[in-house]
Amino acid sequence: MGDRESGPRGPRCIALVGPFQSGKTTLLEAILARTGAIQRQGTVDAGTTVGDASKEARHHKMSVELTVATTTFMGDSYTFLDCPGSVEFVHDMRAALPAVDAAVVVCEADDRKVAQLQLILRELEDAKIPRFLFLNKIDKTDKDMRESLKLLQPASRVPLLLRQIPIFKNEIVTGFIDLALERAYVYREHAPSEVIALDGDALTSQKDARFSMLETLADHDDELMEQLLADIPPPRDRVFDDLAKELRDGVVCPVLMGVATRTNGVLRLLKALRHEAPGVAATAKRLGVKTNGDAVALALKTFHTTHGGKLSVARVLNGQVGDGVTLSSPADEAGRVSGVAKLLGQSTEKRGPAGAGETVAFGKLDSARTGDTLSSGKQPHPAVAAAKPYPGVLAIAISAKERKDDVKLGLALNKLIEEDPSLTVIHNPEAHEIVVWGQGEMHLRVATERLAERFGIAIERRRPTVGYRETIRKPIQQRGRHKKQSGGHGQFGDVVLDVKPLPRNSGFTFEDKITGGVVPRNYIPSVEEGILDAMKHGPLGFPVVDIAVALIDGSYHAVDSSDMAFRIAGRIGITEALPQCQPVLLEPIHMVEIACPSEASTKINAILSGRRGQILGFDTREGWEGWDMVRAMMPESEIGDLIIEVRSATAGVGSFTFKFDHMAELTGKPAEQIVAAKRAAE
Ligand SMILES: Nc1nc2c(ncn2[C@@H]2O[C@H](COP(=O)(O)OP(=O)(O)OP(=O)(O)O)[C@@H](O)[C@H]2O)c(=O)[nH]1
Ligand SMILES: [Mg+2]
Repeated sequence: MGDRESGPRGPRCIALVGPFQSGKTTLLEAILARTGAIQRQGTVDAGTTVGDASKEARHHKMSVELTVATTTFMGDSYTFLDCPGSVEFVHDMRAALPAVDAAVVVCEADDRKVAQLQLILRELEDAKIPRFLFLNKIDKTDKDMRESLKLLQPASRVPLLLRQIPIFKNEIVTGFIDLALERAYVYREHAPSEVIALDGDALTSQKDARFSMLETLADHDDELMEQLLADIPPPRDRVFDDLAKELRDGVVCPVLMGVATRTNGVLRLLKALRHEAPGVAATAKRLGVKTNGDAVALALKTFHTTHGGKLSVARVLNGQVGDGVTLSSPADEAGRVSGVAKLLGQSTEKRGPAGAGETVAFGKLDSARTGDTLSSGKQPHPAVAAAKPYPGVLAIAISAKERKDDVKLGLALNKLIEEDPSLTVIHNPEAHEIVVWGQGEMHLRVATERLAERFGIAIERRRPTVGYRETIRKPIQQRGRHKKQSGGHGQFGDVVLDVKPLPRNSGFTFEDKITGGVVPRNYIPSVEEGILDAMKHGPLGFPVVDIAVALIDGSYHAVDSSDMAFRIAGRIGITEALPQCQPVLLEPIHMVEIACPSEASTKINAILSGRRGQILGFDTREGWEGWDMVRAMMPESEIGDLIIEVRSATAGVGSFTFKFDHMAELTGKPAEQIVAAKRAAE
């Protein structure tokens, strides 16, 4: 291939993405082994991979954060970003993607994973990131290539371009034919494939498959089209040029294949990246990076190491960044770089300044955040990317098991949110709760494991308290009298209250209707305070809202009356009044918007109805062909674990947002249960 194999082409940054458990971490391991960055290829199952090196990842046998590893292939530096496949950790992928030159989408021909594949491809398509599919696990496939492609094609907006076809022997994949090179290879375990003669049936299937590859390429190359029509074999270089160009233009998605566990197909993948993936110049252009002298870098992820302090993984998009350089984001100064390191998963190696294209970790940038555009100029470079985290969909209330850890917990949570902005922490002072919102069960579990493992804080977790309220349905007039005669000074306060229900969302009103000074003016604010005291905890056990109270009568004692006595009288009056006013529970209702593939809409409908949801309407989702938006009013208590059902009804891709709308009365058995549970807890 002469000149195609010549000289280095500059550092690359490549994302490994794809549906859950498709083999990304295994592929990274295979790449690192093949390129000599590690001695032996570890496995996910044995817990020996570079990618899943954290305790949490090893424990769950899945990726739970971004892993960055740099290696060298044919004289060039390549940094691979192993992104978690689970939708719950998708923010790590979304924040890192803008900086990459290309993505390798690791996938399987599995109909249960097509929806997720579509989501990921869509993300890449929208961001105009060139992408290859790496059809992994072909050692297990029971489908022929055409079937696999038919299954996967709907996930991509552009044609999938088959670049290789498998060779089968006794129904087992033994090698592949490269359609561009027109060569056949047999796989060898953990070693480069061996070229074999291409003849017989293999040659025939190669010819057919190559022709369809060329046809697809010719859709964007008129000259190639003419050659095909005239039956002229196109020059091989032209084919390679087209492959590279159409990948970069994002008009095709080439498909390579292999077996990550056996390092099969890895060399071809690396060569395709080398020849076809664009470099940092194209990526900087895509992001609108100004290429004057200033250094510009995009922070992919920041994290706190146990010993080395804070590290910010960043890709340099322009210029050079070394020790001592001060970097700023548009928001503020990020800090002074103290140490530049090459990363191989969790291990770091000190190195010199990083030039354009390189992906490294910077030490001690105390204010750098995931997703920040960092620059060295006087004027900070405008942000080149902004991946806003998805709002949380599942929450837990947590507290430190031991009181002494309270402060430590607060600090640890700050660090966790900084590393992973798709976690949010909300303090609920009313329930004395710290509520952590995340993207799903596993996301929250990993967060609490990190608190325990990394910060040494034992955590208790509960379901977050639902913000129930109560009100009344009937008016009443009630006297509240406080009289105490013990020894010297007595206490005396006496009020008559007129209590009325108010419409929803009115809160509380208090009116002074005293005439003739039967309750002296200076005691009246104390009466209101007493009422408010009692309203914190109504007869059902919840804060009382939407009532109007008027002070209409009362009496006082010249010596024994006091602020305190009238406060107590007000409290007694309300405490005695409310149980007689038909108290009723109020529950928060939220407006929920669920996004789901249209074929799941019926199931979503059933889930919503089963959770006391009131469906308001169906719409097609704007800009998302084949997707629906379902809107419904739903009680807060039913939203708690809604995401679990939504995901299981949508092969993992459904999601929702919600917003408080109003409080609604809740009666009957559900209300009784809530009241009983509250009593039991007190
Ligand atoms: N048979 C077979 N199994 C594979 C292959 N590649 C990966 N696996 C297995 O698939 C499982 C998942 O592999 P991982 O590498 O963890 O997949 P992943 O995509 O990184 O998973 P997440 O990051 O959690 O989404 C493991 O049990 C691997 O051993 C392959 O080519 N063939
Ligand atoms: Mg993984």
